[in-house]
Amino acid sequence: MAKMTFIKSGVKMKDFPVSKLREVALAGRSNAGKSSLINVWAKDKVAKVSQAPGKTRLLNFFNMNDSYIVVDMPGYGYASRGGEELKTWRKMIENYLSQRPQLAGMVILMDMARDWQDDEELLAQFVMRHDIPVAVGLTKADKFSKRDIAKAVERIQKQSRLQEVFPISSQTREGCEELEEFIYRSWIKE
Ligand SMILES: Nc1nc2c(ncn2[C@@H]2O[C@H](COP(=O)(O)OP(=O)(O)OP(=O)(O)O)[C@@H](O)[C@H]2O)c(=O)[nH]1
Ligand SMILES: [Mg+2]
Repeated sequence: MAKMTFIKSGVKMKDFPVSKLREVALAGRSNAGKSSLINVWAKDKVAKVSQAPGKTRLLNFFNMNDSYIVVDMPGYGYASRGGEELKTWRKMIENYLSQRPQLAGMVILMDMARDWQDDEELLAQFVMRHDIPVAVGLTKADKFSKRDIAKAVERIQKQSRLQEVFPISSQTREGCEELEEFIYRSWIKE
Protein backbone atom coordinates (compact mmCIF):
# COMPACT_ATOMS: atom_id res chain seq x y z
CA MET A 1 0.00 0.00 0.00
CA ALA A 2 0.96 3.61 -0.54
CA LYS A 3 3.15 5.75 1.64
CA MET A 4 1.44 8.75 3.16
CA THR A 5 2.77 11.72 5.08
CA PHE A 6 1.30 14.83 6.68
CA ILE A 7 1.99 18.06 4.79
CA LYS A 8 0.23 20.83 6.71
CA SER A 9 -3.05 22.19 8.09
CA GLY A 10 -4.87 25.24 6.85
CA VAL A 11 -8.03 27.28 6.93
CA LYS A 12 -7.56 29.79 4.14
CA MET A 13 -6.37 29.60 0.56
CA LYS A 14 -3.02 31.13 1.48
CA ASP A 15 -2.35 28.27 3.94
CA PHE A 16 -2.99 25.51 1.42
CA PRO A 17 0.04 23.67 0.03
CA VAL A 18 1.35 24.94 -3.28
CA SER A 19 1.59 21.87 -5.47
CA LYS A 20 0.79 20.63 -8.92
CA LEU A 21 -0.52 17.34 -7.55
CA ARG A 22 -4.21 16.56 -7.80
CA GLU A 23 -6.27 16.53 -4.64
CA VAL A 24 -8.93 14.24 -3.25
CA ALA A 25 -11.14 15.46 -0.41
CA LEU A 26 -12.44 13.20 2.35
CA ALA A 27 -15.65 14.61 3.76
CA GLY A 28 -18.45 13.37 5.97
CA ARG A 29 -20.31 13.70 9.22
CA SER A 30 -18.23 14.08 12.34
CA ASN A 31 -17.26 10.67 13.68
CA ALA A 32 -17.74 8.98 10.29
CA GLY A 33 -14.15 7.74 10.29
CA LYS A 34 -12.27 10.09 7.95
CA SER A 35 -9.15 10.46 10.07
CA SER A 36 -9.15 6.73 10.85
CA LEU A 37 -9.08 5.90 7.14
CA ILE A 38 -6.15 8.27 6.62
CA ASN A 39 -4.29 6.45 9.36
CA VAL A 40 -4.92 3.11 7.67
CA TRP A 41 -3.63 4.46 4.39
CA ALA A 42 -0.62 5.93 6.16
CA LYS A 43 -0.05 2.80 8.27
CA ASP A 44 0.66 5.25 11.06
CA LYS A 45 -1.10 7.71 13.37
CA VAL A 46 -0.79 10.77 11.15
CA ALA A 47 -4.36 12.03 11.69
CA LYS A 48 -6.01 12.67 15.05
CA VAL A 49 -8.78 10.27 16.00
CA SER A 50 -10.84 10.54 19.15
CA GLN A 51 -14.02 9.47 20.87
CA ALA A 52 -15.06 13.12 20.96
CA PRO A 53 -16.59 14.23 17.67
CA GLY A 54 -15.31 17.38 16.01
CA LYS A 55 -11.67 16.46 16.47
CA THR A 56 -10.61 17.66 13.04
CA ARG A 57 -11.14 21.41 12.80
CA LEU A 58 -8.80 22.46 10.05
CA LEU A 59 -8.23 21.15 6.57
CA ASN A 60 -5.37 18.67 6.88
CA PHE A 61 -3.32 17.92 3.79
CA PHE A 62 -1.52 14.60 3.29
CA ASN A 63 0.85 13.54 0.56
CA MET A 64 -0.03 10.13 -0.91
CA ASN A 65 3.04 8.57 -2.43
CA ASP A 66 4.05 11.86 -4.15
CA SER A 67 1.20 10.98 -6.47
CA TYR A 68 -1.71 13.02 -5.09
CA ILE A 69 -2.88 14.90 -2.01
CA VAL A 70 -5.61 13.73 0.34
CA VAL A 71 -7.47 16.36 2.34
CA ASP A 72 -9.01 15.37 5.67
CA MET A 73 -11.93 17.77 6.14
CA PRO A 74 -13.55 18.70 9.42
CA GLY A 75 -16.79 16.78 9.90
CA TYR A 76 -20.22 18.36 9.79
CA GLY A 77 -23.20 17.67 12.01
CA TYR A 78 -21.25 18.32 15.16
CA ALA A 79 -23.95 19.61 17.50
CA SER A 80 -21.92 21.86 19.77
CA ARG A 81 -20.46 23.79 16.84
CA GLY A 82 -22.82 26.75 17.18
CA GLY A 83 -23.45 30.15 15.61
CA GLU A 84 -20.30 31.94 14.51
CA GLU A 85 -18.22 28.79 14.49
CA LEU A 86 -20.63 27.03 12.17
CA LYS A 87 -20.57 29.98 9.79
CA THR A 88 -16.78 30.04 9.71
CA TRP A 89 -16.74 26.28 9.14
CA ARG A 90 -19.16 26.46 6.19
CA LYS A 91 -17.18 29.26 4.62
CA MET A 92 -13.95 27.29 4.95
CA ILE A 93 -15.46 24.22 3.29
CA GLU A 94 -17.19 26.14 0.51
CA ASN A 95 -14.10 28.20 -0.22
CA TYR A 96 -11.99 25.13 -0.44
CA LEU A 97 -14.40 23.14 -2.59
CA SER A 98 -15.09 25.88 -5.09
CA GLN A 99 -11.60 27.39 -5.40
CA ARG A 100 -9.25 24.48 -5.65
CA PRO A 101 -8.71 23.73 -9.34
CA GLN A 102 -6.66 20.62 -8.62
CA LEU A 103 -9.56 19.00 -6.73
CA ALA A 104 -10.11 15.75 -8.66
CA GLY A 105 -12.75 14.03 -6.57
CA MET A 106 -14.49 13.76 -3.23
CA VAL A 107 -15.13 10.74 -1.09
CA ILE A 108 -18.05 11.16 1.28
CA LEU A 109 -17.58 8.82 4.22
CA MET A 110 -20.52 7.73 6.29
CA ASP A 111 -21.24 5.19 8.98
CA MET A 112 -22.74 2.13 7.31
CA ALA A 113 -25.49 2.08 9.92
CA ARG A 114 -26.82 5.45 8.80
CA ASP A 115 -28.99 6.55 5.93
CA TRP A 116 -27.98 9.07 3.28
CA GLN A 117 -29.32 12.35 4.63
CA ASP A 118 -29.77 15.97 3.57
CA ASP A 119 -26.25 16.88 4.69
CA GLU A 120 -24.72 14.26 2.40
CA GLU A 121 -27.06 15.18 -0.45
CA LEU A 122 -26.26 18.90 -0.18
CA LEU A 123 -22.55 18.24 -0.09
CA ALA A 124 -22.66 15.87 -3.06
CA GLN A 125 -24.81 18.30 -5.09
CA PHE A 126 -22.52 21.20 -4.24
CA VAL A 127 -19.42 19.34 -5.35
CA MET A 128 -20.95 17.81 -8.48
CA ARG A 129 -22.14 21.26 -9.53
CA HIS A 130 -18.44 22.09 -9.81
CA ASP A 131 -17.98 19.01 -12.04
CA ILE A 132 -16.12 17.10 -9.37
CA PRO A 133 -16.96 13.38 -9.11
CA VAL A 134 -18.17 11.87 -5.84
CA ALA A 135 -17.78 8.38 -4.38
CA VAL A 136 -19.06 7.04 -1.07
CA GLY A 137 -17.20 5.08 1.59
CA LEU A 138 -19.38 3.16 4.05
CA THR A 139 -17.35 2.91 7.24
CA LYS A 140 -17.32 0.56 10.23
CA ALA A 141 -18.07 -2.49 8.07
CA ASP A 142 -16.46 -4.62 10.80
CA LYS A 143 -19.71 -4.28 12.76
CA PHE A 144 -21.76 -6.01 10.07
CA SER A 145 -22.14 -9.38 8.39
CA LYS A 146 -21.28 -9.86 4.73
CA ARG A 147 -24.95 -10.02 3.93
CA ASP A 148 -25.77 -6.78 5.74
CA ILE A 149 -22.83 -5.05 4.09
CA ALA A 150 -24.18 -5.97 0.67
CA LYS A 151 -27.61 -4.67 1.69
CA ALA A 152 -26.15 -1.40 2.98
CA VAL A 153 -24.25 -0.82 -0.27
CA GLU A 154 -27.45 -1.31 -2.25
CA ARG A 155 -29.46 0.94 0.06
CA ILE A 156 -26.96 3.79 -0.16
CA GLN A 157 -26.62 3.43 -3.94
CA LYS A 158 -30.39 3.89 -4.17
CA GLN A 159 -30.60 6.76 -1.69
CA SER A 160 -27.64 8.67 -3.09
CA ARG A 161 -28.12 7.74 -6.75
CA LEU A 162 -24.33 7.26 -6.80
CA GLN A 163 -22.81 4.11 -8.28
CA GLU A 164 -19.46 4.11 -6.52
CA VAL A 165 -20.11 2.91 -2.98
CA PHE A 166 -17.31 1.14 -1.08
CA PRO A 167 -17.70 -0.70 2.23
CA ILE A 168 -14.61 -0.18 4.39
CA SER A 169 -13.33 -0.82 7.88
CA SER A 170 -10.44 1.03 9.45
CA GLN A 171 -10.38 -1.63 12.12
CA THR A 172 -9.87 -4.66 9.88
CA ARG A 173 -8.57 -2.58 6.90
CA GLU A 174 -11.14 -4.36 4.77
CA GLY A 175 -11.94 -2.33 1.63
CA CYS A 176 -9.45 0.47 2.38
CA GLU A 177 -7.00 -0.54 -0.31
CA GLU A 178 -9.79 -1.08 -2.86
CA LEU A 179 -11.06 2.46 -2.23
CA GLU A 180 -7.55 3.85 -2.66
CA GLU A 181 -7.14 1.92 -5.90
CA PHE A 182 -10.43 3.26 -7.18
CA ILE A 183 -9.35 6.83 -6.40
CA TYR A 184 -6.04 6.40 -8.15
CA ARG A 185 -7.46 4.64 -11.17
CA SER A 186 -10.44 6.96 -11.70
CA TRP A 187 -9.32 10.39 -10.59
CA ILE A 188 -5.53 10.56 -10.59
CA LYS A 189 -3.94 8.40 -13.25
CA GLU A 190 -5.18 10.28 -16.34
N1 LIG B 1 -15.47 -0.15 14.63
C1 LIG B 1 -14.97 0.84 13.89
N2 LIG B 1 -14.78 2.07 14.43
C2 LIG B 1 -14.27 3.05 13.66
C3 LIG B 1 -13.95 2.84 12.30
N3 LIG B 1 -13.49 4.00 11.78
C4 LIG B 1 -13.52 4.91 12.78
N4 LIG B 1 -13.98 4.35 13.93
C5 LIG B 1 -14.14 5.02 15.23
O1 LIG B 1 -15.03 6.12 15.07
C6 LIG B 1 -14.62 7.25 15.84
C7 LIG B 1 -14.42 8.48 14.95
O2 LIG B 1 -13.36 8.25 14.03
P1 LIG B 1 -12.58 9.47 13.34
O3 LIG B 1 -11.69 8.84 12.32
O4 LIG B 1 -11.97 10.37 14.33
O5 LIG B 1 -13.78 10.24 12.62
P2 LIG B 1 -13.72 11.61 11.76
O6 LIG B 1 -14.65 11.39 10.62
O7 LIG B 1 -12.32 11.97 11.43
O8 LIG B 1 -14.37 12.64 12.79
P3 LIG B 1 -14.17 14.26 12.87
O9 LIG B 1 -12.72 14.54 12.88
O10 LIG B 1 -14.89 14.63 14.11
O11 LIG B 1 -14.87 14.83 11.66
C8 LIG B 1 -13.33 6.80 16.55
O12 LIG B 1 -13.69 6.36 17.84
C9 LIG B 1 -12.84 5.64 15.70
O13 LIG B 1 -12.07 4.72 16.42
C10 LIG B 1 -14.17 1.53 11.74
O14 LIG B 1 -13.93 1.24 10.55
N5 LIG B 1 -14.67 0.57 12.60
MG1 LIG C 1 -11.22 13.68 11.83
